[in-house]
Amino acid sequence: MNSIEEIAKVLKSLKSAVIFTHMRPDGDTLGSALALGRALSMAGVRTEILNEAPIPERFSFLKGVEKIRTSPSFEAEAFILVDVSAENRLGLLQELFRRGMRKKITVNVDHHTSNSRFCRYNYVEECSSNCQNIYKLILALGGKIDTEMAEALLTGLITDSGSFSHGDVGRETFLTAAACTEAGADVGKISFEAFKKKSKARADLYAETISKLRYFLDGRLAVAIVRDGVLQKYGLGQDATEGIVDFALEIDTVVVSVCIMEVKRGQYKVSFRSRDINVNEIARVFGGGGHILASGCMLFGEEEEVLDRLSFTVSQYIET
Ligand SMILES: [Mn+2]
Repeated sequence: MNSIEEIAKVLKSLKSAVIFTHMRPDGDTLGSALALGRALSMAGVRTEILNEAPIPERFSFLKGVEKIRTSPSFEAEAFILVDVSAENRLGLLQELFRRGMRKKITVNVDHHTSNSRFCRYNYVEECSSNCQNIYKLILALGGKIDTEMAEALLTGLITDSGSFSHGDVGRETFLTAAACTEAGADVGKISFEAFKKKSKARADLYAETISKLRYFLDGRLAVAIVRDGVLQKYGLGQDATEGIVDFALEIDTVVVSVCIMEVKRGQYKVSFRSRDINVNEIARVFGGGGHILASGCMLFGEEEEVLDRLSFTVSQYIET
């Protein structure tokens, strides 16, 4: 792995760069890209941010989000990936990345323990949000955090840490957040915009899904199921399920919470959450991964069979 200073040195030498964000973007990948993109632009590096799809409406409060593109408008010297744990997290942009990989400088700045360090330069530091790493990187670049960067960074800090509630939140997280608020970012506004604000349709989806929560392993495993067609019924996109998996983890008997979303008939996107079980290991059994306390994978098959496999695998990791 490279040091943050080495990464800063590489970035400072660039004339142009494209910053890649991960599919189904969250506050952390967007906040990382927007803050770093601004810092690089100010340092004279021509910069553009990409995502495989249009950015969800709830992030429209972030300045610069409207400039994020689905394909590059110029041939950049470097590809920078932020909060991207594996190439397949780029979704439709994977092809572009793979093609460019041979001839371009590639830089990976991430905080996922599962990151395989697949770029030429890699800075992977496990912490509660990648924005914490980006903050350090901007300082290493010799930059100053302005209000716009601070808002982007604090969005990542707040969303990825579950409003500063996860186990990996620590001194560094608060120091970074303090620097952001000092630079003018508003905790209350960001928390509401990025984390709490829901449409009525989303509240209905939430209520329906939670009311049908299923329990396994004596209530230690909870599974929320969002079936094919339900999102369409409420006129919602896939990002509307975010947060559902966190709810069941608040139940006193539950040690692993899972949300399975049927993206296509018989195809499920699975999210895992825990307070102390290593769900990165569990997701890896199914070819996925992520963080120790928050991870995901894809599963295929009939619903009952998928639930059997899930509950069997989780049972292997829960102390009995
Ligand atoms: Mn993240």
